[in-house]
Amino acid sequence: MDDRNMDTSSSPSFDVSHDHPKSIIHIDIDCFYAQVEMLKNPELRSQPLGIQQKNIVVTSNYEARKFGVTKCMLVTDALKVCPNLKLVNGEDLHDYRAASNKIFLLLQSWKCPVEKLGMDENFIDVTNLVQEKLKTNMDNITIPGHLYSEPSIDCPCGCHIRLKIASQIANEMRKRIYDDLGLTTCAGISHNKLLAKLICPLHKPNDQTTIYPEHGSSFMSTLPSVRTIPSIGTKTTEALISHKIISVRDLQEVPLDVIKEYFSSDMAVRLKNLSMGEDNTPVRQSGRPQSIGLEDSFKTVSVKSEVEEKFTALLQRLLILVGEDGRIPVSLRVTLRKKDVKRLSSHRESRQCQISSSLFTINSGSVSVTEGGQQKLMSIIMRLFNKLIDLTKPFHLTLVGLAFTKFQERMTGRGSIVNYLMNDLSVQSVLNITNDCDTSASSMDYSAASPSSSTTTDLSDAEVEPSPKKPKKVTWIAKRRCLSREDVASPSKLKVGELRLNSRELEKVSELRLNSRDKSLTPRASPARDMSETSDNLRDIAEGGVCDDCPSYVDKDVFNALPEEMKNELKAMWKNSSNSEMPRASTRNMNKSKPNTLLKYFVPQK
Ligand code: DGT
Ligand code: MG
Repeated sequence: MDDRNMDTSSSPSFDVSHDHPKSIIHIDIDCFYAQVEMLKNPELRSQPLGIQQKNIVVTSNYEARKFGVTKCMLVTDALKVCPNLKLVNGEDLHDYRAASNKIFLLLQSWKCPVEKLGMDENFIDVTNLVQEKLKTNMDNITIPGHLYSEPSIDCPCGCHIRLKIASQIANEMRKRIYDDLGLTTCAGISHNKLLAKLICPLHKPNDQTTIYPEHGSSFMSTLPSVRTIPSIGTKTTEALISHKIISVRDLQEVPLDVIKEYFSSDMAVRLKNLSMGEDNTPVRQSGRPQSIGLEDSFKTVSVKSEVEEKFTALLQRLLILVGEDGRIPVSLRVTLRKKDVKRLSSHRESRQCQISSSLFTINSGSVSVTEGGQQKLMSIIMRLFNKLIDLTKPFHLTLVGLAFTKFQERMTGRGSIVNYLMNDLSVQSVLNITNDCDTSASSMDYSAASPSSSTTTDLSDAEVEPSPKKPKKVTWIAKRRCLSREDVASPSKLKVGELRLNSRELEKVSELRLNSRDKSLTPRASPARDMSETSDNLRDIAEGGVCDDCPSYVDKDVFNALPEEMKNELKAMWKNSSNSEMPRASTRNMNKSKPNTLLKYFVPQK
């Protein structure tokens, strides 16, 4: 234990009447970039290693730290203290991001809220998991790693046993990260995020520390600067320092009323609470980013061809990120920073538009752009650029940016027929399904699955990629294979993973796509014409074996796999129709009069 950082006296302000119900773990990867590089090249393990970005060593392995190499040291200074320092360029963040995502995914497997903080830190709220474990026999459990300080009292709320269990869970998590990913980590365990984070680096590397609420305030008083508190930023620090509040102990000692003279009442209370180690901010489950973008800044670019080059390079890098993300983008934003040479000022402008999901395919969870898709994206980008810049006049840009701002999400509503039929968004249709009454965003997003479809959004520039205003279409393969009797009887168990085409069927679909492409070379067909063409195509596909009650365009296997009530609804509707090939006029009428009938999902269309 590091005695310099320890103050074993319990806080005089510790109030035993307070409950400490939460159990929070903070995990930080040791010398993150350096570990990733050492995994890639194990020879680096035995040498002092620095990760270089521009002229700075952003981090180093613990071997190099022994020589005095510190984070963000100038390369020249680092080489002075450690002449044998091996430097690896760390400007390409790709592998660090990939490792970061793997850690996050791994931590999700405990089914607790996980909040990602930067690339190598995560908070995990294990409160519920601890409660579950408490129900089992939890006698004589010990704390792995370090306990900041032995308790002087047994907190009546029962937090000690809970934090002991949490520290065991933290140990399991760290072990899994090491076993599965080869990375060593540190962890902090406490009843709140603030203390979990701040106690985490107390025993570095590859160790963990637990702190009880009783010692929160005394631990905080050991922190030399108020700036060490995560939610106190530069401006607040400067304001505090200007009032001679420098260390956390200063902040603890200054009366609340005095702080209220400098800050708002809420802020003053928050500052005082933080200084005492009190924090009730929740662990917020992190999701995937709402947009994925890249920017490139430079001195000045005033020629269109140069702008195009910049965008081409950005797009290539962005497509790699999107590939890893695994979602299909459906909206693209272009950003420019324009320099006003007369006013010596600059400002940003953006334009975005929706893009067709058919520009992308998904394979094994990874998204890639289709052949020709990149060119199509470039032409969309340059069209947006032309809208932002008046090319008849000189322009000066200092930044270009590209971002995919919306992504296709799968509809997961309970009642969604999609759940029974959908699997791979990239595959094409045997059974075309139209949903022109659904206005929910999620199902709209789904629509981008088909090459003929696109989402309608409130984007500023939707005309760049023309799309039908309505209906929003959903097209996918509805082919079901190899289901057991139980699976058929219980639609909820239907395995979407088995809804795929075999290669022969794919050939058939490709043929059909080619046919329909040929047809699309003729002047744009009316909706009615489109529909009948699709019906013909569907009839082509149905290779006999059509069930008695179904029209020929319906796949018997798929139909049989539907829940009984859906089957009955469909059968009743087909019975009411004089011609089971779904006449156009009646289809349209049905769409109008009964917007929510299942039949809508089976309306064939292009
Ligand atoms: P640790 O946690 O003390 O064992 O060492 P690291 O390297 O994990 O440091 P940490 O957790 O503060 O930051 C994670 C990674 O983020 C680190 O490996 C490199 C990068 N990084 C940290 N600070 C900076 C910085 O000031 N600038 C840049 N560009 N990258 C940084
Ligand atoms: Mg770290």
